[in-house]
Amino acid sequence: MPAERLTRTEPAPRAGIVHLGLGAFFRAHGAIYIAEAVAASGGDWGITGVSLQSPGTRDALAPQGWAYTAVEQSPEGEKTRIVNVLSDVLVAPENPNAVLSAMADSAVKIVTLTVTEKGYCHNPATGALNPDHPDIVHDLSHDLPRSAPGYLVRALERRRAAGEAPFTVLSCDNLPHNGALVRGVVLDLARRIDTSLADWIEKEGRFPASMVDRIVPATSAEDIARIAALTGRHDAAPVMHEPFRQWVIEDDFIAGARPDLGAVGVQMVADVIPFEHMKLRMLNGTHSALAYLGYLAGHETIAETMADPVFAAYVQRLWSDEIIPALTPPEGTDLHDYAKALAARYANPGIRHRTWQIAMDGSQKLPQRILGTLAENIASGRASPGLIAAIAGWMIYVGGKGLGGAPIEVKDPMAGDLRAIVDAHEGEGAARALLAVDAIFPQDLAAAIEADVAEAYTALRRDGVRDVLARLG
Ligand code: CS2
Repeated sequence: MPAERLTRTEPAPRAGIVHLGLGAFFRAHGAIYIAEAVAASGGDWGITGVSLQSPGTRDALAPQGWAYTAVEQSPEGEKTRIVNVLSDVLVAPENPNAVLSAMADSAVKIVTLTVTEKGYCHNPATGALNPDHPDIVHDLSHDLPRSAPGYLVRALERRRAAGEAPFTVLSCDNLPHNGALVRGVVLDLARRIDTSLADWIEKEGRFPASMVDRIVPATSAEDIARIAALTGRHDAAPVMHEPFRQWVIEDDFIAGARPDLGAVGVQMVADVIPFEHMKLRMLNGTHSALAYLGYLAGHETIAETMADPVFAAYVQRLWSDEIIPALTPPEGTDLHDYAKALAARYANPGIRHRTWQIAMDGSQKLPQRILGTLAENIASGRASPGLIAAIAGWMIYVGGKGLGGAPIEVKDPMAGDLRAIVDAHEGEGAARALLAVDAIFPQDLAAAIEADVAEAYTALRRDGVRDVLARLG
């Protein structure tokens, strides 16, 4: 007999938060912390989730009263819990006005975001708003927006017109200085619409930075079937996650209005930057390196890649010789212990985190994950052959063909342009031409790494990934 559908068992808390970008990551990370904070200390901190693109999550969760299953996957097995903290789910393209109304509601004190790197419509190399982004061009001339910055600006405009305070904007994306970055794009867009609105946001608004961490692989059809068998309830959109979690937030909220996150293990601090740097470079940087090179070597998941001794040695080398020497640790953190914990998290066989999933959107990820470390290593005269190999791996990947010639489905907002560059050049000429893309590579850095990247590109294509990595020693 098919399992009965999961349904809500407790009433949703009243919404005090609107979340833009209701993907699996937020449902497995921020939403769980917020649910725990409400359980611990109370407050009207229900979440109105907004999907900026497709109705899939709303359609799956609606018959469940927005309740869903979160599945913790450890080497010992799986543990499930039901998360009841969503009060509503909206699909922005279907009804942008409903999203703006939700954000303008004075009961809403915080707008959180996980819209991924590309959702900020910025130039990845500089962090500034890209005014030529098609969604930004649209949002400049329409009251009903398409982009995340557009929603923030138009909702703040409504609050100001109603004489309300702004909401706090809390970015939960893997971007450096994510608070300052989202503040920058919002102010830039607002200024192009109405300078007095920009002045008001600049004065009254708050954009705390945050560092988020939990490995959340995409949910598969097999996961859905297995969880129904395990729990006896069919959930059309459960989320999978590792046991580990971390959230570090700059404690700068308008009127101090926020859930009691400190009570449930969130680190509320004055300066998030050292945590962000550590996580983006040590976790996300090696994740991307393992994703491109692991994919090209035929490994489907990160755990599989880590089980290959050549890759296990490679990632250790990245941490100890290339990444840690360029980092200032957050107070009280030992970076070598942090690396050890990461290696264990990556090797967790319970988590099926596909290299292909992490390889997505590399044009938006490389600057903060890898290029910053590389620039600092060059300035200090430190060699970075492992990071150079990762960049060369990305270049082969975005060319759209594996080392044996098999086609790769490349997902990246710049996929078409990058593919065209590779197709237009012979051999390492492609690597040199990709380095000239200044939306990704600062050109002084590109000049400094050009010869090494070109050589690594040729070596990977000639000898294969494992040989090249084994030679790094
Ligand atoms: C990953 C991240 O997909 C990716 O690019 O590197 O989603 C990573 O799993 C999380 O940042 C972990 O906190």
